[in-house]
Amino acid sequence: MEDKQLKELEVFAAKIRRDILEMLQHRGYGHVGGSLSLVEAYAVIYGKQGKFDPANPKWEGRDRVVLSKGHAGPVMYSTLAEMGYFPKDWLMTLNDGGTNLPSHTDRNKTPGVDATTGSLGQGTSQAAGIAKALKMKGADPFVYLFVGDGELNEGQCWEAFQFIAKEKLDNLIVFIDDNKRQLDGWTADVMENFDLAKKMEAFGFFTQRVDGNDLAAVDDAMTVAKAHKGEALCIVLDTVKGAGIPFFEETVMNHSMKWDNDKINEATAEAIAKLDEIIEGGVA
Ligand SMILES: Cc1ncc(C[n+]2csc(CCOP(=O)(O)OP(=O)(O)O)c2C)c(N)n1
Ligand SMILES: [Mg+2]
Repeated sequence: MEDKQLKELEVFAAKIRRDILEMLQHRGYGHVGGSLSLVEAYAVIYGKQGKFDPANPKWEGRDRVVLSKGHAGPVMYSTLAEMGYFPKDWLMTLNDGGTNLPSHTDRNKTPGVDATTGSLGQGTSQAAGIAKALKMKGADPFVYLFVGDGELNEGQCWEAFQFIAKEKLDNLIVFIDDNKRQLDGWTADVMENFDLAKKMEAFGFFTQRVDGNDLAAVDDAMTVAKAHKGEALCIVLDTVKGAGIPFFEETVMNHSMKWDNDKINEATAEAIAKLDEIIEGGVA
């Protein structure tokens, strides 16, 4: 990737990160850790690798993004708002009664959202079905599926993966957000996943493991995956839950947090000021 494009993606990622913080602080609580861990992957998909038309969210030729870990809605909403799918002031309605931006992603409510998720595991089967249907139609679009490392405790994920591998759905990339933590703490303590890359390979996936909070690494892995034909595709994103902001990275229980004390409000203000510097100094 050229330096200029990398710089643009850095600014895009900073905007997504800032929007996540602003919307959650405004709401007063929410799923911060698992939203922040996916910022770089979202920036690369929407800023470079994917095909989308924000003015026409249902465009047949669009790539499909299935956020199976639907509680990370804030990363999706922030990205879609920055892309122009809907006005940015919608972000301040997160989780309100009647909102278009419910806590978990809902295809009937938000322009640009293609799958209703939140019950962990179910997005994996939806993505498999979407990818299979696109293949049967001979259509080009890619499907990008995001699954959490804790979510993998749901057996449904492994049933869907088996189908994806058996059908050789090389138009679907399974991204595993391996941020090592889930709702109740460390994934290794709750239900160890062991070596995820080896496991996915054993399931029949062409698998890469990359630093999921490194824009260039995610971009390179996507380019390699898209060129690889005839096998199911997986990218294990080695991420940090709460990525990009020391306060959230260091708070182990950062799954869903409350903005109800000075410490979190000060950390948020400091983070937003730093992100604004990146955004103002940038090119996008
Ligand atoms: C079927 C189901 N069981 C339990 C939950 C409650 N729940 C929401 S998020 C979560 C933990 C998910 O962890 P992970 O997939 O690692 O997400 P991340 O770390 O990216 O936030 C749990 C248990 C749920 N949403 N759906
Ligand atoms: Mg996790």
